Amino acid sequence: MGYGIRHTVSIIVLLSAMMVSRRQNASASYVFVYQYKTWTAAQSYCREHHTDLVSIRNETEHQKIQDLLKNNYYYYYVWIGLYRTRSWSDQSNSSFSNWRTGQPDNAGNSEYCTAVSFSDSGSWTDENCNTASPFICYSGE
Ligand SMILES: [Ca+2]
Repeated sequence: MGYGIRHTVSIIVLLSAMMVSRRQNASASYVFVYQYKTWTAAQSYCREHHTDLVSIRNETEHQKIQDLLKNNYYYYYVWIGLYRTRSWSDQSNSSFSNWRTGQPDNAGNSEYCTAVSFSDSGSWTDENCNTASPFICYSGE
């Protein structure tokens, strides 16, 4: 494969990544849902009433989520859209992470869904998907 072709392929891959990342842009609005649901039920609820469970793909989005939940710190865990520590519910692609020290640990081989803990600065922890917790959806692109 010549340099020119490889270069073109690289650009196409880059453009594809940019298009994926635009799926949830700065105009998205975040919705805290005060209902206790399993991760899967929360995902269904978000897809029915909003767009999807929220993705947190960079420091800006992390800060938005923290701002949103300043008044909800008393909830122990809040579901976000991360599954099996790498797949975002809305197919977002990001290397950003904010795991709490020692997490993810997949305790008991039964923790495949991710929650944010606001008693711990919004850091992430993997938890059992069948645990009922409040959750965050987003609406918009
Ligand atoms: Ca864990």
